[in-house]
Amino acid sequence: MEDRCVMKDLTKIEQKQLRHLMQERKARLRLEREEEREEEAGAEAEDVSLRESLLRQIAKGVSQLVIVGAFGSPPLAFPTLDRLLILAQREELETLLCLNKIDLLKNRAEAERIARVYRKLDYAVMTTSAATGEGFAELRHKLEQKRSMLVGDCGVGKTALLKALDPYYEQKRTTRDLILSVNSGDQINCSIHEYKLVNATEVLEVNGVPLHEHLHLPHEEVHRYFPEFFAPSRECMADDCLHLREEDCGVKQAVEDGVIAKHRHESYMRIVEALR
Ligand SMILES: Nc1nc2c(ncn2[C@@H]2O[C@H](COP(=O)(O)OP(=O)(O)OP(=O)(O)O)[C@@H](O)[C@H]2O)c(=O)[nH]1
Ligand SMILES: [Mg+2]
Ligand SMILES: [Zn+2]
Repeated sequence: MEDRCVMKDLTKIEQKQLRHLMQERKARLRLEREEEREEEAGAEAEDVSLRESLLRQIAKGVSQLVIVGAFGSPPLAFPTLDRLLILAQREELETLLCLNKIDLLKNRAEAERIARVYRKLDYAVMTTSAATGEGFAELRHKLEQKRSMLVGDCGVGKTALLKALDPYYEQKRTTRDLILSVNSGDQINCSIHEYKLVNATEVLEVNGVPLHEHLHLPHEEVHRYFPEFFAPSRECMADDCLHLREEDCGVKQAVEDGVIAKHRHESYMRIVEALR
């Protein structure tokens, strides 16, 4: 469908450049994470658990992170979604962005616009309604034969999605407790529900830990997880521009021009400010 809203269509050449940049970025991120892990492996045993990300501690054996957001009131929580996308990228987990409660949205074009923003960044996106069953054939298919972890703010409909996938989901649940090491050095308790549903669909859900609040990385590195900033940042006057309050910033200009979605830049700013 043609893009008519905030995001301007990229030309074919720009799309090719963006794809190339994203591939380079993925390779670079993978290399850096491998180096970090090698360093961790060489560190003292107790340090390893402290430095291991919370998601990595929880998501062992998980191949896909299903990030659930919801339309309606309150509106979609982009900072949570964008934080979870960063966490997934850092752990090289496949992601599926599931925008739920589509039935509550009067303006469907709005859902399409948001979905397009993320699809252009190479994320798998789908819209669902646990109330009407919309999108469920696709969701079921994307979860089959996989071990996925379901994450998202309270009330977005994670339980409703499970129920719609399998009405007997509660009988197929096992629960285990886990003690996690957080960045501060403290330990926290959480429980993990594991559902073994039909067609080899395994779904995990963590209780007691808002994962998106446990994003730890240097604030100067956050921009690496916003691939749409790469090309415009070449126009920034300062080499170390953080695209916040600087003047002559190519990224902010691209936001003004509608090339970068405003909500993505807002998420970025909030994440950087929180990590400073
Ligand atoms: N209209 C509509 N309501 C939904 C949908 N999905 C869930 N709900 C409702 O939203 C409320 C919260 O749904 P839950 O499934 O409990 O949300 P959750 O993500 O499991 O929340 P926590 O367990 O607190 O993290 C419930 O009243 C659901 O009936 C949907 O697609 N459409
Ligand atoms: Mg729930
Ligand atoms: Zn800039």
